[in-house]
Amino acid sequence: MTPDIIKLIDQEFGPAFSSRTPEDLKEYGKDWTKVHDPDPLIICFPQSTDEVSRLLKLCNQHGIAVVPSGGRTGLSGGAVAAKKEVVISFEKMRKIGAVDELAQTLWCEAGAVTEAVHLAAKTHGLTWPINFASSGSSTVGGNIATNAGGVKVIRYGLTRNWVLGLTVVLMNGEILKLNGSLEKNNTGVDFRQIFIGTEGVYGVVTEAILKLAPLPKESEVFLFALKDLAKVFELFKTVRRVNFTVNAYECLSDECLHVVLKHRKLASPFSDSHPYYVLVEAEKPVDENWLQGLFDSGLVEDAVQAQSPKEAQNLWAMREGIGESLAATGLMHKHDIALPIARLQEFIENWTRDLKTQYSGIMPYIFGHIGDGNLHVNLMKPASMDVPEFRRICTQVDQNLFAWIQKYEGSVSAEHGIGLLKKHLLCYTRTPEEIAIMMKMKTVFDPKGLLNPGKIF
Ligand code: 2HG
Ligand code: ZN
Repeated sequence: MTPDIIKLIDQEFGPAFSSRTPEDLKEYGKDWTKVHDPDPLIICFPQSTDEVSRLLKLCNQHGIAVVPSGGRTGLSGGAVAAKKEVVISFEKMRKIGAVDELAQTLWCEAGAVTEAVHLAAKTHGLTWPINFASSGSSTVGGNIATNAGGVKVIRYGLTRNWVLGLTVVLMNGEILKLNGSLEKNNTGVDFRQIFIGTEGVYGVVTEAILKLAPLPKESEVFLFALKDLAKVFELFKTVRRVNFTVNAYECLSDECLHVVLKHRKLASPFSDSHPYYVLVEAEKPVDENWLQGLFDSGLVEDAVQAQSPKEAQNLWAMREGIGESLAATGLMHKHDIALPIARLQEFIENWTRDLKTQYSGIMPYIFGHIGDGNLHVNLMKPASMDVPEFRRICTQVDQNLFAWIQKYEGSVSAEHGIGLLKKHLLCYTRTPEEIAIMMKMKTVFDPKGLLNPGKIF
């Protein structure tokens, strides 16, 4: 018989430690995905690593599953609790320590909000260069657990690059302090990497020492209008060779731009429509010859250059607002895929041609961090199609999409993770041997399989 874990949690931590109100159960049991209905048992709000450790130990002793929950902005169901799990919210663990200017580091708890970390670092002329549209709600713990990407990966790389030390709690309550603030530490297995990007299935990140970078210099933001996909990659080739620093190279199709403009009630910066647009952010000064060359060679059809921070923000909104605008416009079937950049154009051409032949009524919305080879492919349900039919067709479309991904040696998840939603697709990217090792590792860190169960594999 299942022990009364609710009573045990109350006895151990007192009634203010947890909540079971229907609103909290619904809110803290979900992320931004809408596929699984949240159904957690109880939401706990620890205030320290020690409390997380005691809670995990208690759940482990009684065989109760646990789901860690950060800012709940994930798009793969990695933080969804749909099977009466105990949810650990990090909302009361948001402390941010002082910036160490010599080391260029900052300590914080897992619940610290990404934007708050940016603000803390900014006053010292530094930044934690992990940045995306959800920075106002996503948390450091969630970013680490998912090895979050975002819009500046082309310059700074993924979250993994910006984590020096980690405090991790295992399911049996054991606390691991990993690497401290060491830049160099060649002493065998780097355990940090086991917990970064593995969505909390091996251990729960409770604290981190983050590595900071100098604040980027003032930047220029351009939105280029391009005649076709080939030009998106030709333009990227020129960007690869420039002698100034590029912060972002982001792409969106005309269909995406229209959805954002309509949803956000913005005016198009161009008088005509163009098949593709590319947003480039680069540090000043940008080479004028490069810019002029783009027009002289006919590489770009049109361009706007932000004349003020406000205009730059507006151009960014046209790219960063796509996910939210699509979600507000219709039912989406979403993918976040990665391809070797050299094969990306061929992949998009082949796959979209197949899609048009198979199901001409389903519109693909293509956008993403093209400079990283990371594409967000969203399929929108046509108004005339019912949901089961749309889901059935998407399953078929996926077979073809993933066959192409496999052919071009891509990945089924670039930055959003696997969670619950992409679990059945893992086999397209990882071999059975690799998946077997991931599962064996689970038995080392969490032999009873209680930590974020059902996620990834
Ligand atoms: C982005 O790059 C996010 O805007 C969300 O990763 C992507 O909603 C999406 O498909
Ligand atoms: Zn993205």
